[in-house]
Parts: sequence; structure tokens; C-alpha cells
Amino acid sequence: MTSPSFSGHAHQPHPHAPSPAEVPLRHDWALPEVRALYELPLLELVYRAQSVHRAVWKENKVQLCSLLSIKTGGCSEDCGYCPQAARYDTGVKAEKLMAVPEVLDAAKKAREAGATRFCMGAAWREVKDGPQFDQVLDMVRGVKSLGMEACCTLGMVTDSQAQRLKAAGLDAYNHNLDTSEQHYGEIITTRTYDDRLKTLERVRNAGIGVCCGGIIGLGESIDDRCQLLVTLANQAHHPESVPVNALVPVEGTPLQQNQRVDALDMVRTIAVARILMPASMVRLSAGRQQMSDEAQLLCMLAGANSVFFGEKLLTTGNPEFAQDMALFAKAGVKPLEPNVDRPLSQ
Ligand code: SAM
Ligand code: DTB
Ligand code: SF4
Repeated sequence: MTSPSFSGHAHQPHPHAPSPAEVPLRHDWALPEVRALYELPLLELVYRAQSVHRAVWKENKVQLCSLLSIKTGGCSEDCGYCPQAARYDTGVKAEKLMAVPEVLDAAKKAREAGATRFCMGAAWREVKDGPQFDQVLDMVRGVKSLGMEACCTLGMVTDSQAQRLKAAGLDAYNHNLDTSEQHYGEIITTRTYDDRLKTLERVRNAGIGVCCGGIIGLGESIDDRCQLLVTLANQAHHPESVPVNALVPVEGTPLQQNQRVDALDMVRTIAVARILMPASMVRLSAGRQQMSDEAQLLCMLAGANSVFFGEKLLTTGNPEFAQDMALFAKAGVKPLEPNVDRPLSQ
């Protein structure tokens, strides 16, 4: 089974989905109009985002995704936010790639807890062909055989690696642009924005769903934030999912002293992402542990329809499972079923 319309090709729209004419998918956003959206009075912005959301997604349901670090630490890159970069003293130890049965065990537990998507992350600059990549392909096959959506984030890939991931059944590949092209060099110097865009193109060409978003709180300007969203929305296809992370400042990283992200900035960023990319999953990703229940609900009202659940992200904390379940229960938030709750086309 594939994810709903994640290839951007023809699919059966959900019977309750409105006509696509109601919410045109645009790919020609200009920075000033996006900045004007970002700066709307907050409640007007949330109202507009929720209106777009409800025209495409019939209810305010939220997909539960599970995240596992299959290869932790020891990364050669210098991403200024990342606790897994070998060059920063963050207390994260470099580990070996996990064994396939261990990963599938975690995936089964996640499925039992309600996850419909399982995302496997590796602290690699790029994928290298060989036994380790073969092992990851086995993980993908195993996760698919459990009936879950499979997602990977492994760094840069070549065309043939992307094709092999697709053949193994991979639904989505996460590869974030993180920030605007202008700000990128302030955060990462060991690869370029163009390297990121090339991997995204290879993933797209292989027919794998694109999961691409960014981080706020990197010291970027409002224009940088808006420009990232413009870059994502002006791709020929919108990414099928757009993770919005708040920086988790980790001691030992160059960004450890960055000011904490205001939850309302997350709300604004999510709302603008929803307006620009109506049919994409918008994932409220890192930073939930630092947010109140009310702020998280406001993010959902602004169009977030996916979260990572489970006590850990890759190396940092996430809300306790019971706490999330209590929040969803008291707010009446229902889980989104990827093959039932379909958006319009991308
Ligand atoms: N190494 C691969 C790569 O860079 O694409 C995959 C793993 S990497 C850890 C996945 C994403 O996690 C990054 O692109 C970044 O957006 C996010 N991330 C890493 N550290 C973070 C932090 N401290 N706060 C918020 N997001 C973070
Ligand atoms: C994404 O955009 N956020 C997730 C997932 N994709 C791989 C990762 C967040 C990592 C936060 C820092 C950590 O736990 O190491
Ligand atoms: Fe390595 Fe990815 Fe962390 Fe950058 S974000 S240091 S590439 S694990």
C-alpha cells in the first residue's frame, strides 16, 4: 500500500473531499505575500489556515509517527544544532547501526501503541553502498511487512540508492532544508543547500514521497523562515510532509545558547505552511516537550496534522506517551489513518 497521493500522481480522492478547485495548489508564492501572511494578526492567520485545512482534510485528525535512531552519533557533519555531530562534545556516544530484529521489535511496539508511520534516522552525511545499506533495506522491507508507512532519513543519496529504497517499499524520505538558502551557511558548512536540493530531486525522481521541512530558532530572520516555506511550496510538487521543528538547544552544540522558540512562532510557521501547502501533512516535530498542551492544540488548529510520539525523538526528549494520550483524549483528537483520510492531490 502506498501513502495517499504521496507520489503526486492520480489517486482516488476521498469521497468526502471537496473539489480541487476550492483549494488551488500554487507553486508561485512570492516572499512579500508570504511574509504578509506570517505577520497577520495571529487569530486571523489561524482562522485562514484552519479554513484551508478543513477544505482539504475533513476533520482535525492527527497522524501518529514513531521515530527511531537506528544509527546514533559520530556524524562527520557540522550542523550547528545537532547533538550527533562528532565534533561537538554533547555526551552523545557514537553507536553501531542497530540490528534488523531490534528495529522491527521497536516498530511492532510502535504499531501496537498506535503508530501508522515508522521513521528511521541515521547520523550519516550520506549513504554508502555495502552491508550497512543492505541492512537498512531489510529494515524498510520489515517495516512495510508490518503494514506501516516506512520513512528513512539517512543523509544524501544517489539515484541508484533512492531507487533501491523505493524497490524495498520506502514510502517517504526525510531530508530537511532546515532554513533559507541565505541563512544555511551560518548553520552548516560541510555541505551546500544545493546538495540538499539534489538529494530531494533524486528521492522525488525515484517515486518516493518527500518529507522536507526545517527548524525554527536557528537565529534566522522572519524572512528566512518565510523563504524556507516559499522554497518548499514552489517545488514542482509540494513535499508530501513538512516537519516543523523548534530547535532543541543541546549543550555542547554551537547553538546551545539560542533563545527558546516562542510557541506562537511555531503556530505562525505551521499556519503559513498549511496555507502554502494545503494537501501536505504538516508535522509538529521537535520541541513539543517544551510546549504547553494549549500551544500544541493551537498548532493543530493552525493545520498541524502529524506528530512524533514516544518518549524520545532521536537523542532528545519528547512528551511521555501517557501525557500525549491524555492530551488527545481530553481534546478529542483522533488518529489520522493514512490510507483512509486522504487529501486532495498535491
Ligand atoms: N543525518 C541525516 C540528515 O541530516 O539529513 C538524518 C538525521 S538528522 C538528525 C534529521 C533532522 O533532525 C535534521 O535535518 C534536523 O532538521 C533535525 N534536528 C537535528 N537536531 C535537532 C535539534 N537539536 N533541534 C531540532 N531539530 C533537530
Ligand atoms: C525531523 O524533521 N525531525 C525529526 C525527524 N525529522 C528525523 C528529528 C528531530 C531530532 C531532534 C533532535 C534529537 O532528538 O536528536
Ligand atoms: Fe549529521 Fe544529520 Fe546531525 Fe547534520 S543533522 S550532524 S548530517 S546527523
